[in-house]
Amino acid sequence: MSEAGGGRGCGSSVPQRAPWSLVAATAAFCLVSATSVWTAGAAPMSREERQKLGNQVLEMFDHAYGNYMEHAYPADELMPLTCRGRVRGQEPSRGDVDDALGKFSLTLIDSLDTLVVLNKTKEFEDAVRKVLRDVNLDNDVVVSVFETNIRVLGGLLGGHSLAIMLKEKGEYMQWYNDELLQMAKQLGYKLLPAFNTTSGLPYPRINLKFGIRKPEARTGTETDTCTACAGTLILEFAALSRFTGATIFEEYARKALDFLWEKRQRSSNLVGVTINIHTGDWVRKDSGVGAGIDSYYEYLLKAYVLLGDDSFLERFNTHYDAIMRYISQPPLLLDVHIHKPMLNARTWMDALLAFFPGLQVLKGDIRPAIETHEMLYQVIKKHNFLPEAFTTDFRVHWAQHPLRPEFAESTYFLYKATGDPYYLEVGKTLIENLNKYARVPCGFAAMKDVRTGSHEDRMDSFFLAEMFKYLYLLFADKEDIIFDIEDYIFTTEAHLLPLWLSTTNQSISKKNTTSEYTELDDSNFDWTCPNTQILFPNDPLYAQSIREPLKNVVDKSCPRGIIRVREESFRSGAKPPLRARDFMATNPEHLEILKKMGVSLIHLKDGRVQLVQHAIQAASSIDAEDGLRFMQEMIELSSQQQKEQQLPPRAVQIVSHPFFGRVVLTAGPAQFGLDLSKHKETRGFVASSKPYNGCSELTNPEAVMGKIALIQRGQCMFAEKARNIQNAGAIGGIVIDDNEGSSSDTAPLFQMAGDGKDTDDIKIPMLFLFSKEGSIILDAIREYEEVEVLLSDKAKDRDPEMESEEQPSSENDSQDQSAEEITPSSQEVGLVDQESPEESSLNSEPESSSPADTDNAASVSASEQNSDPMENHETTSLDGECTDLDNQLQEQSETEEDSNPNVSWGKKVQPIDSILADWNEDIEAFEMMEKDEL
Ligand code: DMJ
Repeated sequence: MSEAGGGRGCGSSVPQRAPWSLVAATAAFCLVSATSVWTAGAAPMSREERQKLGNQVLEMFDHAYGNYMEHAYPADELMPLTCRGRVRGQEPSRGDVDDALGKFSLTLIDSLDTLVVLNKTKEFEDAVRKVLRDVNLDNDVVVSVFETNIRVLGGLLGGHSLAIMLKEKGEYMQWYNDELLQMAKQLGYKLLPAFNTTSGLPYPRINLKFGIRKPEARTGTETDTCTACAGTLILEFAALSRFTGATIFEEYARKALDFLWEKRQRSSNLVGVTINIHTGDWVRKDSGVGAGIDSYYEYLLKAYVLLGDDSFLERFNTHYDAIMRYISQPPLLLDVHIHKPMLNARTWMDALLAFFPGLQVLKGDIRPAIETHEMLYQVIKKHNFLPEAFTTDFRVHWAQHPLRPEFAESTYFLYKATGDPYYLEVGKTLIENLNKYARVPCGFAAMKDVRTGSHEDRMDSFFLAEMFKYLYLLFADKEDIIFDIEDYIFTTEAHLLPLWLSTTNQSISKKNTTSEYTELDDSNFDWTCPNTQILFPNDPLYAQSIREPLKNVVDKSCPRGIIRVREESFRSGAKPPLRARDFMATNPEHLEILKKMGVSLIHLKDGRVQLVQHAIQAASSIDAEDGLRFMQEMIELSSQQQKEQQLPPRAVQIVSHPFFGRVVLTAGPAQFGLDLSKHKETRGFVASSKPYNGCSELTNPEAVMGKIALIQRGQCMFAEKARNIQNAGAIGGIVIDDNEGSSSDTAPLFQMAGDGKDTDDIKIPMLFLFSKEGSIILDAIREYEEVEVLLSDKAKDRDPEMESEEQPSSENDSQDQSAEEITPSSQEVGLVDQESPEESSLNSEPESSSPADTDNAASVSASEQNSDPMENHETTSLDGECTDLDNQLQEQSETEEDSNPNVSWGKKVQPIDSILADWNEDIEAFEMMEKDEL
């Protein structure tokens, strides 16, 4: 890098007064130097193979970008299944996700600097001309301030950074005259009204045309924002200030960061997920490194690298220390409560945290980065992609995957840090999986459900901004890129900002801010950036040895052995607290523990058992807290179990030409007919039934005979339709929703219920498609006439064999109908109680109880009618084969300093009222979290 001068190796002593550039250079030097020092471990990958993979990435980018430009532009995003543009207002609303769309050709802007990184300079020049010609930033549309900043402002600034670099080289962009920067400035001014709050934290949304609050704006009434939303502005805003000389942007972003820092929970040094922008109170007090907080941490460290302001590093280091103390439980990163950081707030992790190993590399803390990355890779190997959320024992919690780039990002940084070719192999797997499971004829489609392999009609702009950049850079040599990537820093959206900005217009950022340049106090900083020159040659198998114990972590799926149990978490000699998962109501020892924790069991008349906690009856405050944690776990297990009791979605895969299995549609299952999870898939050509609603004897049996019949929803029961098409000789049925525009992107899938009668006579498989997914098949029939589909519980691999497969062999087995309970006379029902031998459960909600429920007394429920605030919420336990992986609760000895005083458990007795108030808050926060989406 140009600023590096002579450069210093990592691990060498830190200068007393470290100019930003030297420190930035130090971090970058760390990343770069290691690539040449790796000597053993995974087999090296030849230059030829790396080039081949790099070319594959280029081809994939062309497929994604080309289809966007051809079929979607100037719309914000491509809808790859229906091969058209996503225009806000013209598609059913998807809620918050749509707030990224401002009718400003989002994907084009987000792709600008990717084009240069991928050496597509000519295309870049064309793209910039299109942005200048077509993009309007003054639309009457309410957008997310965060998304607009990272994707659009960042995209314009990244484009500008590389445009001036190219212009300087003298070949391309000679006509360029800072036009992208002018657009960025215009957009910057449009975002500024969002900061008009007493706290200085921005409103989460703004109307591009009308700003905030005016009646026309249709926004400005929000009270809360996420920490990442308020804390991920400094790179773009400071770059805008330094490029243009207009100081206001950097000042506003700094003020928001200063406020968040002031509001950190003082005893844990953690921040919550959501904050009130007016009062500064934490709205959600759970804290992790994933959704809602992630890039706040990222920007503190990167702001230090880009701007050289020590206060950002001090803040980052303070938070990092807290993260490693409380949230990091290698290889897991688990959310905790900010006031009680030894208490886990969840037993699942979200996919966004996959960026964290990459940040740890920048920080220089390689070991936990390798561990977490390896754990994530094992999850990917199991599900092909990282599900949006997964549990501590690596089951799918939220099954979507919108082609997020965070794991590729961390893979790239780990390769840069270690030079271990293992990470090239990881990248190769990512490429293979994208091509095999996400590639569709018109781009790449997000995964609706990683378990079934079904798709969503969605290709987010970050896929082009980030995924292809990181994958290409992973395999590229220095000479494959037309500029020196080390001269730039990546924003959270992987846009490139030049490091020389730190010395440009530097003085303007100093006024009105707290960050006067100060002497570095080494003792406060953890300069952990390892000198890989020394580390890896001394122990070439270093990274491999860290990964090795984690290899089977997911397959075994009971990784207790590999979870670091916090040494300090056990009271000496005491047994670890009872976990909800382990609890057996028939075990006298467990009942004794319950009693100690102040939890009583009440046997209800209907055979169920109710759990109630009276903290005051606990043997000690520590037992009371154990009891609270036990109850919280029970609540979580209950909701988890309810989810598991639902039949998972199924897949309809179009296998005939020209789809060849590349389009997979999410389908709802039926509570009757052939169970596709127990039988081989059913494959056949489709035919529409007549009458289309299938509510009477078909008049076209010859057309549906031996085929999969398409039937429209409505006018009679699902089971009746199934019987009619079965009688006509159909081998399966697909019910298509009659509500025009409905889609599994926007509506929750449901199971088709029976008709309250015995449905054993229905032998064929039946699946449900929403209207949008159904119309993909109907359109295909119109265009290709013969359309063949596969009905299954999980999409079949789309390898080239599928293209040459023989004619279908229809499956019409006599089925082994499971004894499922069917909710009578409702077409849209929720739960089916399926007791598995290993799971003993009692549903707490009377309306979802089935006779099977009462057969088992190994678990418990609690009434929700409790008026006593000390009594807890209803719950249900699972006796799964795995025991819980959570860290053991440690004796807590924290002293709270904020408005929510807490007890120092080890030292004094906390007033019971305050314990209860605190716990109730936790429970509320917990319940809120469960409802929240990423
Ligand atoms: C991107 O827009 C950015 O990386 C952001 O920080 C969070 N997530 C998405 C991609 O997953």
